[in-house]
Amino acid sequence: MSQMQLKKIVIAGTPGAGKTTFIRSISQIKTVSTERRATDKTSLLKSHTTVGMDFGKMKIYDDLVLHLYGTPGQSRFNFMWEVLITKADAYMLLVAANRPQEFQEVRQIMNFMNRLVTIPMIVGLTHIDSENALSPLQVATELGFDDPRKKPPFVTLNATSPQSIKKALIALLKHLKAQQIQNQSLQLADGRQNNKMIHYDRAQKRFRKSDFLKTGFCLH
Ligand SMILES: Nc1nc2c(ncn2[C@@H]2O[C@H](COP(=O)(O)OP(=O)(O)O)[C@@H](O)[C@H]2O)c(=O)[nH]1
Ligand SMILES: [Mg+2]
Repeated sequence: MSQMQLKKIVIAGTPGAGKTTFIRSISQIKTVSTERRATDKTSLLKSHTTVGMDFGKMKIYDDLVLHLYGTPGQSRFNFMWEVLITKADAYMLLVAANRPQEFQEVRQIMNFMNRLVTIPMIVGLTHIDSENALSPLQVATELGFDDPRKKPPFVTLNATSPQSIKKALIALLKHLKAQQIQNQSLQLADGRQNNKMIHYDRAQKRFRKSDFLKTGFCLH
């Protein structure tokens, strides 16, 4: 018998990066959201903003369930960042690739998280469909990842597209697994990382089990 696994994943990022949309697009339960009308500078970007958190669930297959927590973007809610990140197994930092003026704020979020926890993280670049979007390499440089050994994995996604979210989550799970294996000084099982075909069942909002075996999460 295999063991059921639950992974808590935090989706962080500046206001408007796509956190709420990400969780709504992929959750298999009706998401819990704490959106209120934006009154500060965020209102220039969008009408509503998350003030508590977003919560969604996603069953990858019977043995692996993800709980997805979206942070409120604004730093005045950083007490919530702490509540969420200290319980997380891994996090994805969403960065709007078309808004370099926010990269300083992105770095502050990263520093805040890294002071509290040492957990696997990846950067998810959103708004790459915008004509002003910077390339992943440009964003990595702007965020100060000059040393390739210290650079987290970068993925691109559109928070309105479940397909692209799926790929981003797979990248995060693979990174999480790789870190766990590294921590345990274990060898990666051969051939498991091959991840060519990924099928998403739109009706059931779930991935095919076989795809996730390839992430190495399968214990049986
Ligand atoms: N064009 C485009 N729009 C996006 C993308 N990601 C998010 N959005 C939109 O950006 C807006 C802000 O997203 P939201 O989820 O509220 O951001 P949050 O503040 O991080 O929760 C929404 O209208 C989303 O539909 C993307 O990759 N491309
Ligand atoms: Mg939000």
